[in-house]
Amino acid sequence: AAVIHRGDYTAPAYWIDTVDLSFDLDPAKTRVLNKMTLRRNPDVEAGPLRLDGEELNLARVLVNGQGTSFKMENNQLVLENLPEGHEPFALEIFTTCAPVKNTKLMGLYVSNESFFTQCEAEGFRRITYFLDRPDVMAMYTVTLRADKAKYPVLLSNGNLVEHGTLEDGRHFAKWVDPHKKPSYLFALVAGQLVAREQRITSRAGKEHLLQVYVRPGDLDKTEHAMNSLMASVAWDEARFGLPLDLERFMIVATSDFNMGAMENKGLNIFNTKYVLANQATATDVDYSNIESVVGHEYFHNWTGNRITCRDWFQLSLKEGLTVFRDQEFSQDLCAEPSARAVKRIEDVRVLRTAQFPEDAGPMAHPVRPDSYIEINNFYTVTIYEKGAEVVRMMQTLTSRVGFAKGMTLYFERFDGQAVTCDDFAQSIADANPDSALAKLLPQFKRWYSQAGTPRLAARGEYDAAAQTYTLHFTQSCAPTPGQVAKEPFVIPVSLGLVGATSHTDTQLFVMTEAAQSLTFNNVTEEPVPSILRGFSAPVVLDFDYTDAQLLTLLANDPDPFNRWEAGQRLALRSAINCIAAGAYSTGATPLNDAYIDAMRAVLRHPTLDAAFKELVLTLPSETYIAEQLDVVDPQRIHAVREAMRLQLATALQADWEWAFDAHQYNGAYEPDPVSSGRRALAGLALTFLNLAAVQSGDTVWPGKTLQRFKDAGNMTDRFNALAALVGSGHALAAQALARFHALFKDEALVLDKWFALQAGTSDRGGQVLPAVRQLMAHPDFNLRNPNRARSVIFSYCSANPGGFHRADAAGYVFWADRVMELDGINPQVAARLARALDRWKKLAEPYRSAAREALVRVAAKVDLSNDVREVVDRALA
Ligand code: HT7
Ligand code: ZN
Repeated sequence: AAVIHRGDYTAPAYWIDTVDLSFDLDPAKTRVLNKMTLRRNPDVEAGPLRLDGEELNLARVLVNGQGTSFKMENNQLVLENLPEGHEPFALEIFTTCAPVKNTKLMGLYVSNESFFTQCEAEGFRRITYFLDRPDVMAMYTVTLRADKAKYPVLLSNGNLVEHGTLEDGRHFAKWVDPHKKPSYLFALVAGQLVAREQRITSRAGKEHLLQVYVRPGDLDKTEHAMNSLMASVAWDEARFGLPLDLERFMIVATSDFNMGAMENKGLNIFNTKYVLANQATATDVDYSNIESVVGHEYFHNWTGNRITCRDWFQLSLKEGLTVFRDQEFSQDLCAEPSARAVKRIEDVRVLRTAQFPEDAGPMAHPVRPDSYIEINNFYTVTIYEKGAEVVRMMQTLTSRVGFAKGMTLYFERFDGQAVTCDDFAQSIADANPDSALAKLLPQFKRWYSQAGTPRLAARGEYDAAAQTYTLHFTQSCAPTPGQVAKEPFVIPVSLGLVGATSHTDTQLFVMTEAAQSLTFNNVTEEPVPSILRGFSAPVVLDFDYTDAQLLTLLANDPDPFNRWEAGQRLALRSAINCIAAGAYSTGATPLNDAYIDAMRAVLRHPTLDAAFKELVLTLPSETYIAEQLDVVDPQRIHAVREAMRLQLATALQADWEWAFDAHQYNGAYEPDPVSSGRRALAGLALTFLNLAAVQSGDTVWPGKTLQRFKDAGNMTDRFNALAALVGSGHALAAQALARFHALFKDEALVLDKWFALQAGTSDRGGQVLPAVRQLMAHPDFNLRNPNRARSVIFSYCSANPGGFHRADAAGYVFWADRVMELDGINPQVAARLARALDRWKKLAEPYRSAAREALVRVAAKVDLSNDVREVVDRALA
């Protein structure tokens, strides 16, 4: 397969100014008439017009109304005899496609008897022949024709300018988008849908219609999405001065979708998972995810749509920036400062458990990659989450106000254009000429060009006589594929000193060299340094803290992030020590008394809020523990972490009982951070109480848990109770699971939870894989539906290391079979699954050899997609 290089970018030979599309929608054979006006790009040497197309049947090509010669070359329609000169000319292309056969869910496809499109990154070429690249921006007019009874709602981007009935029970709708856009933002939807509507007036006094379209029967689950959308509109206007630029903004939900949602101009298409919620079917986490995904897609309207990417190597220009914006949005919606900190910890947890491994594995790539084979493989946590951290560091180096000024300059310079990451960084720096960012910009941009997670090592030196405390820092970054040597990064290090009775204010130290020191004066006692507060840079911090120092930070650090981090470091140390000590056996107690006492103190703390307590009392994940080790024995990690959980459960049993009782509430369900935090902590308490009960043979808590499962007034409490029973392995779990299925058999998103819980549950003697095979044989299982495939197969292969990494290799055999099976249906989803073995080279034997064998078996398949081929070839390289 061809490798595409960033350095090979050239501007297009032609521009497309207008596109007039007519669709005769039919699941088996949809007819697409594409009338464009084009002109030669005067800045590029004259050459043929090469239009991308995939799985299309070409019926007619006319240039200025006349038939013309053309040829087909590698999925491109090549036109050589085009009018000379730079005058616009008309090109008309008539094709057909078969949406019902489209299992890749890219281009035009059918889901639940409705039509949807997904064009990012390269789906538009599956609809018509086009210059399917983001720097070609055109004005679109779209006419949809379809059977009126089957498809009463016909939607596309922009404004509805005409609609009416046709012969034979058909009808039409004509949409005009007032903004030019790249083809990846095109969308259409046709089907039986209903909408929740809301009219709003912007700060500037403009009227807008907001709509959330869902299938009939789901309207009662759209209130939260609509509220989130209204909050997003208000936030972008207030924080960045960016108003809604459309009369009408639509969100449509579909249950067949490869990713979370898509920001098509004025017509966002969402996975139902990120739209539908009511208290009976959605958990607090679902509510929070909906808020941030609705925000994310809405914020793309400016960062992505008004200013888009010149080429797909610049993907983080829109994705990193928009994740940063959605994270800031969710934080700004928190009424309490402690809730902001909780959100930050949650975001960092995602970065460290998913992005850090990616940066250390075979798919490591810079935030702005240099090459790819399949762009769909580069919608990654590096582009999104690390990209957001890069933007956050820019804000740290320019201040909140300075960063907002930079955004304003970015829009002044580039509104309506397709640009690069360099253009963005330059705008932020130019708006803040005196900032550290402006002074260090060329070096700062190494965050865009160098892959890998830097390690920041620090050492403290206290001079009691001179009353000084010096921190000596060094930085390094391990080689990544294709990048052996790394230059030093600009690392903004937010830090302070914590003493027994006092602490310094937070200050910013900007590290630029390979080694640097920082001295504090007038330090009257040896302090504990609190380094990287708020996780001010995406690095691994190595500081050889003593247990006592970590306990001090856990108890006294005014920075909530580092307070949480101290607890994680203590737990991690215990886990690693126990894993390293060969003598581990069932019944081990890896945690020391000081840690247990500290956890009790946090749990019983009179002022800390429940959400924060829940985070502190949750142990580092098996994946995170594995990342700290050079050689990984997944079963050993699983056993040690389970032993730690059991120890926390039994040693704090009375405290968990107190916590469960103390966090009950009577009021109406509200998904706000404080109420969610209380439910999360009560849920964690229930998990531990059931673990302890199974250990001791007690029947009271499992019985109480079953009762709570039955009586719960919302999905969060109900699901937490179910998960506590299933997670403990108690016999009552089977009864609860059966009841849950019966209650929610018609709620697809709830059934996804039911499947995921069972596939992701703790393995006790290898029971999970047979259960997963049974789940795949369940009548409700459907491999073609990405949500359902993810809920079973990904929950097992990617989120259940203890169940997946089996000494008998059966987990890997299952993985290889599913990757190959899925590849024939949906390569994008298959390639995501293929990533489950990214870190195989770290595995201990016998896992390592068995994993390699599974990868080799997949790689040997001749008709593999480019998507999966790129992932497995890189893994094996
Ligand atoms: N920009 C959107 C990306 C996306 C996507 C990419 C490839 C294939 C399917 C897809 N669906 C959505 C999502 C976002 O970041 O907002
Ligand atoms: Zn996005």
